[in-house]
Amino acid sequence: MMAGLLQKEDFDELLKWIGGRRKFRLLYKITRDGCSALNFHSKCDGKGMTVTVLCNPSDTVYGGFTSQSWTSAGGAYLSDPKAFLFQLKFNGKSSYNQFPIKPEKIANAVHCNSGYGPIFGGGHDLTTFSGNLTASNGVFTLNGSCALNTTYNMKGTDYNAFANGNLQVKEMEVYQVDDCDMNDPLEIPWRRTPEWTTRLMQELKEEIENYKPLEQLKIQQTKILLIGQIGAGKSSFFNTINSIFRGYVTSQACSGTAEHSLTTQYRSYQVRNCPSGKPLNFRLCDTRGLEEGQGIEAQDVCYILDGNTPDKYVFNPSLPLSSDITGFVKAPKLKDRIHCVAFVLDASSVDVMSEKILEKIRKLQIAMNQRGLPQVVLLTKIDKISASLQDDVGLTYYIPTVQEHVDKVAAMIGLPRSHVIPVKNYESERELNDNINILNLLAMQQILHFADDFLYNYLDDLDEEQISTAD
Ligand SMILES: Nc1nc2c(ncn2[C@@H]2O[C@H](COP(=O)(O)OP(=O)(O)OP(=O)(O)O)[C@@H](O)[C@H]2O)c(=O)[nH]1
Ligand SMILES: [Mg+2]
Repeated sequence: MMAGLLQKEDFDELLKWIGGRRKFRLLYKITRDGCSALNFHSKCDGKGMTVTVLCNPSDTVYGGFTSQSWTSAGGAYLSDPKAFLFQLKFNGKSSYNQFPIKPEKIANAVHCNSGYGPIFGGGHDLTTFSGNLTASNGVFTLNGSCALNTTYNMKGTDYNAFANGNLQVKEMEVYQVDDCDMNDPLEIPWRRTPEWTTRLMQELKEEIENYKPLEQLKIQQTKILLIGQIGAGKSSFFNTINSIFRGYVTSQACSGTAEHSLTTQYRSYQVRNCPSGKPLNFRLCDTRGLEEGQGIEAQDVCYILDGNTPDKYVFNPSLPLSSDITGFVKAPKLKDRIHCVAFVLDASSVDVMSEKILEKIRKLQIAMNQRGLPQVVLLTKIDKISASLQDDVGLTYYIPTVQEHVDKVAAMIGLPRSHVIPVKNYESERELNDNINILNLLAMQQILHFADDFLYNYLDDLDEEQISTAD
């Protein structure tokens, strides 16, 4: 599964038309970057060959290719004998059609204008949009136009057959088309992420440093529960995130391997920013692991979810948590509750996960669903399922084995594939590594987004209650 619009077969088809061995890199996506001429130009100008792809609410997918770089001219045609329009799908079904440029019209292949998105042809055959547009119910009504068959040979295909006769779109993406490194078999990632650079790492770090839970709810920190089988890497995930913000590899939470869970305490860890020492606005809550016979049980987890469990509570397998224990939080507030759950699963052992543990997890999920809690899976130890990742976790989203494990776990746990996030924790490393940081920061970013979803729902419910009491 690709996160972007195009599937592997679509890229393959485009490659047949473009020729050569190439790789595609997503530059611009209106649902992510905004449907704005300014943003299109800032992301796509000067990038060489590009494909622009649009997808409309009928799942018709079409667009245009140019081998020329987009520019922010005040309005200028570029000549391009290689340019073409194309269709990949019509009403959700594959429909591969290429519409080449008319030889006498190559001077009008594309039109660059800083106030507009991509424009193809001198009709213009396809003007996508101008200015800045917003979506309504997930649909952008593009303010462009289509005067097909002026510059490109449509071979009898009219506007209705090309784009259902309208310019409404769910998505529009622009991909850079690059020459391919012949030694690199992994051109297309199975899940798209921004390009992994030190800059991306800094941006992710800053985003997480600046993260604040929804202001109206007046809670200082979001709480994320890490839960999973013993030895899966729960404590290590906290250590990894903590290390990134400390600036060096630390192991504040005990981690290692033991017969029973090494972590015996419930700890709601802060992550502090270095050098200020200021805590970030989320906590990672580490628990004892799930075990077949003992370990923590469903009731223990419910107390944690609801915020009854005191910090540093020591789990006692022979004495389940109850309201009698000292420190039991009798009237927990929103700030005490868990706002997002991360199941931590060891990728190298999902194949042999026992039915009993799975049952336990499913039972916990029922309790979480009742509370409307978002759930993700942190799939750890991916370095153990692919040797290439031992050298560079930057390949994570390119390696098919990782994708297969993600798919399998998603089916096992009953979550969408996008909720399963592969990670590799710091374990033997002595120094921080940009790509390990990025991989884990991406995971952390997604978790915080999910926690926000929960808080937004909570706020909506509050508002509705207020409306109904005011009635
Ligand atoms: N290769 C590899 N080893 C890891 C990874 N994450 C954790 N480990 C190792 O796995 C072992 C268990 O990790 P912990 O973080 O202690 O696991 P835990 O889930 O907290 O386990 P308990 O507290 O015992 O329930 C340790 O030896 C870690 O070094 C990873 O991503 N890759
Ligand atoms: Mg632990």
